[in-house]
Amino acid sequence: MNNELKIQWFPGHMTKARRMMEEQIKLVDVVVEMLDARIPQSSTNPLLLQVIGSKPRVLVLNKTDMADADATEAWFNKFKSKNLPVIKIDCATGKGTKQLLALIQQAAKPVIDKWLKKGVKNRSIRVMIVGIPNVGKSTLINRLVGKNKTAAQDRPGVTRGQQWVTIAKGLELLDTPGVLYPKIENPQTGFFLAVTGAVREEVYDRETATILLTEWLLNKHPDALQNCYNIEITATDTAETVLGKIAVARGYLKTGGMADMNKVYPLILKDFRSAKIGKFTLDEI
Ligand SMILES: Nc1nc2c(ncn2[C@@H]2O[C@H](COP(=O)(O)OP(=O)(O)OP(=O)(O)O)[C@@H](O)[C@H]2O)c(=O)[nH]1
Ligand SMILES: [Mg+2]
Repeated sequence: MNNELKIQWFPGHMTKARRMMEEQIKLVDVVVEMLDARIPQSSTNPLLLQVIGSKPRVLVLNKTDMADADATEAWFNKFKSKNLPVIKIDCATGKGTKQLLALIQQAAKPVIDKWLKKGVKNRSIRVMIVGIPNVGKSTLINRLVGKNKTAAQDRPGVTRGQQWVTIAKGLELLDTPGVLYPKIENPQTGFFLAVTGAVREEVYDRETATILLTEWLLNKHPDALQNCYNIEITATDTAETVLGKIAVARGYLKTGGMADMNKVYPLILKDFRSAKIGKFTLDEI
């Protein structure tokens, strides 16, 4: 059993997305970088910082409804201590999204003041929303506009082109396709991105991902596993034996009584991604 999750990248369309961003950045006044609150570190992208350059940046911790609340607070404070404008939101309910608009206005203030000095009035603030695939960029825009103006679905790589959406008078948002690093140096980052749903399932091994995830849960949150699947975990259990117990508890058995792992793997991944097992933050400070 290989304990490292290899991700097979096909970064072609991401290179294109990055190039599009480099072209659009000139038109943009503020950049909103969306992070997944479950992986605030692994969902950052140093390449984006290069593209953004000196434009004002606002950080958004999204999906806080699925993350550990204390960990979110700790990450929030860490970004704050670096003097970065940051906000916690959750696009599932819309919590924090209105306050985000205020933060954007604040970040744009120096630009607006410059315009006013030059006598430019009634110019819209242009905001580019960037972040890894599936982090919720399009959902945020839909939330803010109150309509489904952009396509949003629970799989990475939904947005392909760039799309401007007018949110209110004086505010335009640019939806962009999710971008990942062309190369992931830290194997743990790949694992975290895979189990939170930021990379397509076709590009990694589902079995390895599920076993690594079960190991992580067994180490950090064995009670959550027991409660979610109604199983008994003992000191001698390993990820494999736990998965076997879950198969039995669910009746996922093949003829002859063997556990049907092809049913267990997708179950664990789905339950983890929807925070059914619990609200967890993978990245530790
Ligand atoms: N629970 C929860 N789900 C969210 C939240 N924000 C977005 N989602 C869900 O996450 C999934 C992905 O959302 P999208 O808006 O399509 O993500 P995206 O960043 O535009 O993705 P790409 O276009 O692929 O880069 C959708 O199923 C959303 O409903 C959130 O705060 N909480
Ligand atoms: Mg999108």
